[in-house]
Amino acid sequence: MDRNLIQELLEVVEQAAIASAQLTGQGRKNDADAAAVEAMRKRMGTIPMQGRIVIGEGERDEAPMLYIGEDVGSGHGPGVDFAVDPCEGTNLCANAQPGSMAVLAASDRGGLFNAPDFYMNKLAAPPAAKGKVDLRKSPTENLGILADCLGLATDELVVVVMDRARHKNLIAEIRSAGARVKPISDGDVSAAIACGFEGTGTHCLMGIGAAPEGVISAAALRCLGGHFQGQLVYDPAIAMTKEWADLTREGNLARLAEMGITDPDRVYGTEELASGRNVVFAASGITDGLLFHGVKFEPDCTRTSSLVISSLDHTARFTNTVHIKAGATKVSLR
Ligand code: VTB
Repeated sequence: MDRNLIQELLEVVEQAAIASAQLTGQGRKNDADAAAVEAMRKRMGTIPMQGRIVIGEGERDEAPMLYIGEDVGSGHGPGVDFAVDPCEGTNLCANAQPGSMAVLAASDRGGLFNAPDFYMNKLAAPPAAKGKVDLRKSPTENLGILADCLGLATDELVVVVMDRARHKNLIAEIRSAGARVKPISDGDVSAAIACGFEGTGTHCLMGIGAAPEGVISAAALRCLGGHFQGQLVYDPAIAMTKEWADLTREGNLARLAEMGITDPDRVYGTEELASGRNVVFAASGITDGLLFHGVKFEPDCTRTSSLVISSLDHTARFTNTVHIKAGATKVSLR
């Protein structure tokens, strides 16, 4: 992996964001996702690399593109593994709500955990709390540690939690510990990354989201020096999701064993979820978000706002790009 890849991956997420932004607010989440997938794959195909999808749109037989195991790129050059989510927060995009983005993580071969399509209990926190907070501790204990590490009073802490039935007790505990809860309807990747930066008004992410996106969040937080831990959730009684209505705890444990996960209760850290020597995270806003704006379509140009975080050169680049149309006569400064 070399530094040219940073620019290439920026363009990959920009193209995916532009494609799905054309469907913002149209209530067609599958179409918005499909548009992002196609654009992402097309742009990836031009990169000189032997790319491979390790986290993508699903198994080969259920996803036509960017499926797990698919080869991407020109077929020549460095081996690069990818975890992709071309339209993270599809509901947000479909309903023109803030926070959806095209996102991916890249690493040299074998550097990203092949997370199963399960749920994951997550804990993200700023660099000052890295290794001090712990998923095995109670939320109350972690909030006390976090307040100490950040030099804040507990009632100054803002914890993002996905607004789900499974988090009823968690939300009650955070509030009774004295901290503030910011519920979100979707999009916990953006919330996790916000913990890596000061000034976002987000100090912590707690709760259960999807495991594959946990790897993408971990990649970003590893580059930022932040804290991220994830533990797989296999019990439908804990996940409380319609999709798992017909599944059982035992069945899920058997599935994990088949996938070679011998310790289903293991708590993974950033270095295990994103273990590669080099790791790059790239995201581009589809709708406006906390970290960057969404795509803006103008008569003569399209504007994108993105973030690329890279361990290759220890940078977090916030980039605004103006994609100028052929024959443009007027491109305003902003
Ligand atoms: C989504 C999505 C999140 O987790 O909700 C999903 O918005 C899974 O949760 O950003 P549900 O099945 O309860 O909706 C994420 O994709 C990522 O963790």
